[in-house]
Amino acid sequence: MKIDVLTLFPGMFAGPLDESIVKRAREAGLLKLGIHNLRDWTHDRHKTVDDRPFGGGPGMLLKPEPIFEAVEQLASEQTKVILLCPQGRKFDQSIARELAQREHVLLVCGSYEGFDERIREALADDELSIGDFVLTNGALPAMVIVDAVTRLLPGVLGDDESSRDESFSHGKLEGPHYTRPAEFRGMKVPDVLLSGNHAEIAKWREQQAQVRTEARRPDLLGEQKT
Ligand code: 4H7
Repeated sequence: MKIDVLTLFPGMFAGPLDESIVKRAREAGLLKLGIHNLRDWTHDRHKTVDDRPFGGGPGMLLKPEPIFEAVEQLASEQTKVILLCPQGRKFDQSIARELAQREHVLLVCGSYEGFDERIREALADDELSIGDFVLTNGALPAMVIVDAVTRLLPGVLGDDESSRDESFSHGKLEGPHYTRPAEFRGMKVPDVLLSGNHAEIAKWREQQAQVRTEARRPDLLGEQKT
């Protein structure tokens, strides 16, 4: 699939998307990623992308012209255009799965105090937030979404990693995991995991996941969502 990102801070994307699994996916051609500087769609000497709000008030807004021109150039009829903003619906694993089915996604990062409302009205197919906190701009949310979506693309994870994911991403937290040594500084690995009894091990893991989810995220047990 192709993901394009429109941002005022293209330099922020260098690092995180050039490492690990996203790097591998890009090299394999499974993810085509385009990072675009919004200022490339300005026409004035100062490359102005913002302006003062009508009606007064603090801060600046992203003005419509550069974003309209950029989206018109980068998006086609099939493109899902998504604004990253604190007012968006909350991004989660089911939205990641939905986006991973798409041919083309364009992520538009907000900055300053946000967007001129006409950008939302005329260009956005959806608005997403990665959580209830305020960031200086939408670049980090865009990277979070690229990461979460990329690992769901067919062929990106090995069979082992993806099937493991299947069994745990169905609405519960993972229980505890252990590796060697069987005893470390007096702390022992639960006997059942060393028993070789696979039925007992599966039962124990299921029960641990349930206990942990009840304690930490009871909200996940009510709905049947992720
Ligand atoms: C759109 C509108 C996403 C984008 C306003 C973006 C948090 C998230 C932004 C703003 C974001 C998230 C600009 C409002 C900076 C706050 C100090 C960019 N913050 N901002 N102001 N939770 N900020 O996904």
